[in-house]
Amino acid sequence: MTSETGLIPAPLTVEYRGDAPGSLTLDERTTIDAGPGTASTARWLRSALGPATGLPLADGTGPHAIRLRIGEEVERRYGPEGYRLTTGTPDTAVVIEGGGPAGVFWGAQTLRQLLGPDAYRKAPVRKDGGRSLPCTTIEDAPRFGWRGLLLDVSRHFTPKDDVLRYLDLLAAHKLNVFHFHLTDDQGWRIEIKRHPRLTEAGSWRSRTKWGHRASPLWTETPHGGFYTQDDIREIVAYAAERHITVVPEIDLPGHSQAAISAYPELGNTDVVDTAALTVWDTWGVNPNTLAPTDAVLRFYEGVFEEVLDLFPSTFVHVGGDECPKDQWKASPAAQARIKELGLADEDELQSWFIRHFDRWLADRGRRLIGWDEILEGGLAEGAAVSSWRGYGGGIAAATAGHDVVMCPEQHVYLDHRQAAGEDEPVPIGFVRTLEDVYRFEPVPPGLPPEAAAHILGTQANVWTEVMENRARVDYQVFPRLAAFAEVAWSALPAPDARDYAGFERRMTAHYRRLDALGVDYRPPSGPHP
Ligand code: TNX
Repeated sequence: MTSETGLIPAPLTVEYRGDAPGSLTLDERTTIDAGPGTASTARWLRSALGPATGLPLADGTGPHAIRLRIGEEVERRYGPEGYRLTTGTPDTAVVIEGGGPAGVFWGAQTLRQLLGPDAYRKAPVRKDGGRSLPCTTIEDAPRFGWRGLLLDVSRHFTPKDDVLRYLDLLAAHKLNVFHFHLTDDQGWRIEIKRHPRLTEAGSWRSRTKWGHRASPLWTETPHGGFYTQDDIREIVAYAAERHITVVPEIDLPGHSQAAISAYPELGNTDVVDTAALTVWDTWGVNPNTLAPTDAVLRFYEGVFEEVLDLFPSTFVHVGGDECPKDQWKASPAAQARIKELGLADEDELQSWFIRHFDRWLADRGRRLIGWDEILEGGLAEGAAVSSWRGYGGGIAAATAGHDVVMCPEQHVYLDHRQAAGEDEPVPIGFVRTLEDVYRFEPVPPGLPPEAAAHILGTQANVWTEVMENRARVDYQVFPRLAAFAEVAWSALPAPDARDYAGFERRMTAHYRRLDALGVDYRPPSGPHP
């Protein structure tokens, strides 16, 4: 039934009551009646639907109200993110009952979908546009608690306003985790007051390679940018208002050339002239790793202290991926450190870094998450794992009782091409079509239930080496994010049994929403000439 209104992600149940869709219309009398715990949704509804419909949507109760409530019965049945949305009852226009504040918010997102594409505009475009909706009862709850998107703002800086726009797009798809990849070899993007050179020197590169691997193109144009701490506070608050958690990532001990170029003493100075390093201007796995010294630990503790002040998220991502061991192998100082610490090899040295921050974060009531390479040399006690090189790391971690976020590059790396043709603007990586993403299954078949319970959820990753502007990012992310959102939220059957044709039908309505939002998605007919 959901194909009529094209709800995406598909809710658990939809029942159309009364006569026909469109039998209820919001008008000048429509008010918002916000119960306890629902203020953020009331604010969001007014800020989204007010401009789109031109209606005042003042506070008020009565038969024309959109009533927002938190309900124990919904909580018991569907959890805090679940909701029941009823429209067109005799005593109230719309009732959204959430299991908790987030559930009310997701219900409001569904309400906006029911109102049609005009409800996604910033001003009314036709009389009564975005105002009418079917009489329906929808009950809904997410499959996973972690429904994420990673945005790499290091390889190409994403201006703050574009980050805020992405948060709105996440919310529109009921995604609730924004993994903010803030540091890498190619740029350090977060102001750290006690180490100002991280952004003074580490946020700009003097030239950059853009284009894709098949056709590299150098420009001598400087590229960079960073977020001040106030920018970060704004982003985190904007996300929180939309029930999205921002998980910061500070990558270590690899992917650190930008930091080392700003503070050369962080690198392996006995084997590399780190003073000569600049912010990296190309892509790939970088050889420059952090030196395994106490001074480096203290430096990064300082970084994380400021990070914890800015980000309330329980999980803090410390990277841990793609850390070549060659410099440690060659460095007499690193070798002496391995001996002194009683470690077996360089893998254990990497693990020593991660264990240190695992404990350090746990002491402060937070939890460490890292890429699946952190399994090598022994997984830190409390660590959770982002499984990116396939399912294997996630299966090993979950089996050992660690929490896992599934984001295998073979399935949900949105920098990878979405069709095989050479006319794809970014023809890199695995071919992952919209249908492939729709048939992605985050929980590997056969995983025992105790281990499967450790799969917190899934996320799609957007690495931006080859995406130098917002249009490019939009093209890579959409429409695949819609399929991903359904995988993360909806109770879909096994991959082969999924109704892709039905999803495509609902996408017809969703493309109109994306049009209204100004999203530069890949058209179903193929890339623009
Ligand atoms: C691997 S995913 C990386 C990134 C790249 C990406 C490109 C991960 C933990 N590391 O640094 O940007 O591939 O697809």
